[in-house]
Amino acid sequence: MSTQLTREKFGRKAAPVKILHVGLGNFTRAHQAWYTEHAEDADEWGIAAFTGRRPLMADLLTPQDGLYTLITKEASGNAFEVISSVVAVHPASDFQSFISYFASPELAIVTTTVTEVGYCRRPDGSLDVEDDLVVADLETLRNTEVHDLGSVELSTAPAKVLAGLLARREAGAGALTILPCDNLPDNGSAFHKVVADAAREVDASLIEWMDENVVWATCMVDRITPATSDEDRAEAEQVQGYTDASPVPTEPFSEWVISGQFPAGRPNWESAGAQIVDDVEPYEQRKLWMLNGSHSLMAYAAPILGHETVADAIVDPVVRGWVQSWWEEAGSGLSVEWEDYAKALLERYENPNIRHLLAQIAHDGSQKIPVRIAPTLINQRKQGLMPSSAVKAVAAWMLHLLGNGAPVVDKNAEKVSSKLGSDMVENATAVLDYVAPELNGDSELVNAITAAVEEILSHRK
Ligand code: CS2
Repeated sequence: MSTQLTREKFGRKAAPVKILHVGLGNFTRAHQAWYTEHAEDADEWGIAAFTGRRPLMADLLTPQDGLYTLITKEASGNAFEVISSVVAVHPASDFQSFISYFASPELAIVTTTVTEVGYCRRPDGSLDVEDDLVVADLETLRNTEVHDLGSVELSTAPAKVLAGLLARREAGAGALTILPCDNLPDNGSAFHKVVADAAREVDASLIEWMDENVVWATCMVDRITPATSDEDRAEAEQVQGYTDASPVPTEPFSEWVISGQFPAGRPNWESAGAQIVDDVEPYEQRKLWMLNGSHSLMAYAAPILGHETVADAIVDPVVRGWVQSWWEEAGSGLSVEWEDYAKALLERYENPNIRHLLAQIAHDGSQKIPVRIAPTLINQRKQGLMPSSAVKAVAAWMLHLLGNGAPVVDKNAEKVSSKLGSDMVENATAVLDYVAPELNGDSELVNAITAAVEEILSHRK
C-alpha cells in the first residue's frame, strides 16, 4: 500500500493565504506555485486557488492538502518534487470563500490563469456586454447586496473579480495587486479594462476606489506544461512511493517576467529566478510571437501532416522548415534578440520526454490567432511585404475550422466558421476579416492564403 500525500506526513506546514488564484490548472502548478515554493520567504506566502468550471482539481487536491508532485521532464530523464505552496483548493462554486479571501486584509495578490477566452473581450478589448454569460453575471451583481455576494453564482472572471473588489471595499481591507498570468499582451491592462467595464455596468463608484486601491500588474509567463497522463500518475507512485491523484509534468525551462507595484507585498519571487522589470512588452512579444505563434502554426498545420505532438512535428523537416521561417518573419519585428531564443525553443520542442498534444494547443484559436499571428501579418503588410509564414498559420487555422487536423474546441469559433463554405477565396476573405479587419480588401493576401492552403494540403498524410 502506498502512502497518502498529506502535509502532516510530508512535514509541510501551510503558509498563510496571501495570494488568491483564479483558474487553477497544471500551468499555474508548474509555474507560479513553483516560484512561490522556491522564494526565500516561501513560508509567509500561501496560495488559495479556485478551479475553473470543472471542480475536478479541488476534488483531487483537497484530500492531499493541496500538495502534488511536479515531474520535471529533462530530455535525459525525470526529476520529482513535492510542491506545497498551494494551501487550499476550492471549487469555483465555493464563492463564499472567494469573497471572504477578498475581504481579508491579509490578501495581497490576486493572480489569474483564465486563458484568453476568460477575459470575455470584444476584438477591441472592451468587455463583451452582449455575451450571455456576461449579461447574466452583471444582472446578478446589480441585484445583489454586498453582504450577500458570497451566495451568488457567477461564471465569468471579470464579474467574479469585480464581486471580490466590491467586498474588499466594503470591508476596508486595503490595497492589493492583481497580476494576470494569461498569454495576452499587456495582460494587466487587458484585465483592468474588462473589470472596469463590468464595474461601470454595476456600480461606477468602484472605479475611483479601484484607481486608489488596485494595482494591475503585468507579466510574461512561460513554461510548457502538458496535461497529466496516466503514465505520469503511475510513475509518480512508482518512484516516490505515494499516491498522487494529480501530478504535473513540465519542462525544465521556466521564465517569469513581471512589472508592477505590490503595495501589500509579494513573495521574493526573484530569489526563485523571476525577473522584475519596468517594461514587460519586449519579453511578452517575443514569447507570444515566437513560442505561442509557432505552437499555433504547428497545432493547426502539423496534425494535417499526421502528427500528434510538438516533439513529433518538430522533427519533420517540412514542419521544422515552416516553424523556422515563421521565427525569422516574427523575429524581424522584435526589438530584442531572437536568434538564440529560437535555438533554445527548438531544443524545448524536441524534448522527447514531453508529450505536448497539438490538439490541446489548438483549443480556442479564435482568441489566440489575433494575438500570436496578426501583429506580424499587419506589420509586414504595412511595409509592403508578403508575410508568407503568418499567412501559412492563418491558412492552417482556416483548414482546421473547415474540419482538417485537430478537432475544433473553441466556443467563439462560430463567429468565423459560420461564414465558411466551399469557396476558398470567400473563406480566406472571411478569416482575414476576423484575424485582422484592417487588412480587409487585401486581395493579394487573400490569394496568398488560398495558395498556402494548397501547399499545406499537398503535404497531407
Ligand atoms: C500553448 C501555451 O496551449 C497553448 O496555446 O501555446 O499553453 C504554451 O505551452 C505556454 O504558453 C508555454 O509557456
